[in-house]
Amino acid sequence: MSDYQVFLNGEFVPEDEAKVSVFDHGFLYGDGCFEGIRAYDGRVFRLEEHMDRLYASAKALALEPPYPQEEMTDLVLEACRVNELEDAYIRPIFSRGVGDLGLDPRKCEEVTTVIIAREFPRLYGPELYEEGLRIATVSTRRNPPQCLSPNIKSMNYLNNILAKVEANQLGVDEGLMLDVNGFVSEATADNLFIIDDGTVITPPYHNSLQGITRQAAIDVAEQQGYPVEVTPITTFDVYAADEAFMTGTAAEIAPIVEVDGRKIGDGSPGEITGELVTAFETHTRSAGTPIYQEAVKA
Ligand code: PXG
Repeated sequence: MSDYQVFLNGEFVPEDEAKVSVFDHGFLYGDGCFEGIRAYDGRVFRLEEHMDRLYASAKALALEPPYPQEEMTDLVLEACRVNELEDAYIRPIFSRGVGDLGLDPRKCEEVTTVIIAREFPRLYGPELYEEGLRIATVSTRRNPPQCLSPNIKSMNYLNNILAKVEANQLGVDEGLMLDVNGFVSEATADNLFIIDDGTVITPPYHNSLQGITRQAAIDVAEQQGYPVEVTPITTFDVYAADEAFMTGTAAEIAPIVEVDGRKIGDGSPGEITGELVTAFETHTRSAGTPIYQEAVKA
């Protein structure tokens, strides 16, 4: 067992002591929200954006975090320092807290706060970043905002997990989810991009999560001089694209080479995608909030 320290309700405890009650509504109902954040070379990438999204998710759930956003931001940095991390995957969580067996959140007196910070490799195996991912459209549709906004990064991921189960059963690397109208939404834990005639295209985020890596990929593409279009797309557009890739904090930028048995472009990771990966790597290692003051570079 490794000996990471986990922040739990006001103190750092060894990970094997970081335990939450079975009556916590996060466990009973998936009632809570979280973030997945990365640090590179001693700097936390787009920390403020992640914390804004965490507090926006909490607000949408009418869940009152026990720490003001600024204090929670400091605690995220502290979780890296306590564990002496320079490169990390950080998971802050607010769950509704301990209540009774009814789902009424008013019975939960104290929000449970957790911050896990540890090393975590890229989501897919290294060979998939070299060779590209094979993905397939799954039958599970992304939950629409009329039912549950995909922009609430909640502790209930069953919609995505059912899609991932289908992708696993299909024997592909990832599942492509459509929205209820049949437009492309996103992958199970990543946003989707296509490249067509040099234009970098991604769907709007009303029917998917507004990914922070998605925005970073848009910024990097624009810096590299590629036009970016945010517009609804269909599977037809994906099949016909020259290149495709996915973005996520855990996955970073992952090239896609096959969708529903159709090769994308020539069936190998795209050239522009490769350029964006390189630019993204430079960006993640040169920007961000320093964990240790001495890590500040001029
Ligand atoms: N869509 C969904 C549904 C997500 O959960 C993204 C897109 C990408 O967003 P960011 O902000 O990370 O660029 C996510 C990412 C994992 C994992 O294991 C990823 C997420 C949540 C839980 C696990 O990759 N969220």
